[in-house]
Amino acid sequence: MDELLNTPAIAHGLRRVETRIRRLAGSSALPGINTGADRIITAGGKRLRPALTLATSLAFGRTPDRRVITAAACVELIHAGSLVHDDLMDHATQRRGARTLNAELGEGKALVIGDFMLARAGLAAITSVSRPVAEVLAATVVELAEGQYLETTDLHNPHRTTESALRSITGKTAALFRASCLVAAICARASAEERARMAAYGERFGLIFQILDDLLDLTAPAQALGKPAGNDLRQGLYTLPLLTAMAKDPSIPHDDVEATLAALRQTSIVPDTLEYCRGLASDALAALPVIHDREIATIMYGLPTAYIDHVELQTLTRAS
Ligand code: GRG
Repeated sequence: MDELLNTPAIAHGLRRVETRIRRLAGSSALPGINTGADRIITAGGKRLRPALTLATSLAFGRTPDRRVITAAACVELIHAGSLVHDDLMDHATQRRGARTLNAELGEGKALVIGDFMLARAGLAAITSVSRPVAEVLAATVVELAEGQYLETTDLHNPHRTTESALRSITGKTAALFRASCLVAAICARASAEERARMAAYGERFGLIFQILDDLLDLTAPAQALGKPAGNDLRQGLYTLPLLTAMAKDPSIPHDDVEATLAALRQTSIVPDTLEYCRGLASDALAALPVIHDREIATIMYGLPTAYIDHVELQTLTRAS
């Protein structure tokens, strides 16, 4: 992931994206909305999704222009807006090392600031990028909402199917990774096949990203997570790694968080999940179109496996 974020062309593009995000997040007529939106934006975040937008643009031989920079900023604004809504739904108090908007300003203000960020991204896409890009982003917000809705309907349901869990994370997480790549492919006027290939790559990587996030929540030590493990379990969320482990070993208890976490430590949940993700990584690489730029090709081909290796290291640190 560091390779992606630190490559000079991408790092340079990300600085421009940052300026654009700040401008969009500060564009309300109401100073209170600007302060709130700026708060979550300046709190940090890896900027992984806009970095993928820039990498895709470079993969198609384009130096990211003003439209691609705006598209990347819109993607991050949608991500940050959905985090505001997610924190609100979870009653979370900390995000990106800072207090959440719901904790700081109350739920009502957090809700509409999240709305503002999502809507502002849509407006910028239609006015400053293009109609096809705006359509992709609007459809992605629909998928985010549907993915999150599915998750909510399955809370506290240990009989949730793995298909349902997969469908939910495809909407709530993978759709935005898919869009991050697709918008740049559209701006580069890539062929329909190239667009579909890049979109499939982004979606596979997004699935890996979410599944490993879910795995770490069940298996990583508190100091690696920055929060206690078992957060999802406490909320009644049965994630894909957990459902798969429970299907393999039906004796795993699931009515007591600590007992579940302890039982999971005796299972093969870590290698099984990593293996599943390596399968997705191989699908992601198979989807990639031809990339002529050597440096960008190396980064995009390496990213899924590098991320899986990085997470594997985090889980090994726990065992030692
Ligand atoms: C879009 C109308 C509308 C509502 C939102 C709440 C919701 C519906 C969607 C939530 C989707 C969500 C929070 C998915 C989790 C995605 C995820 C893995 C977030 C963490 O991403 P990182 O690690 O975060 O990239 P940083 O802070 O680095 O940007």
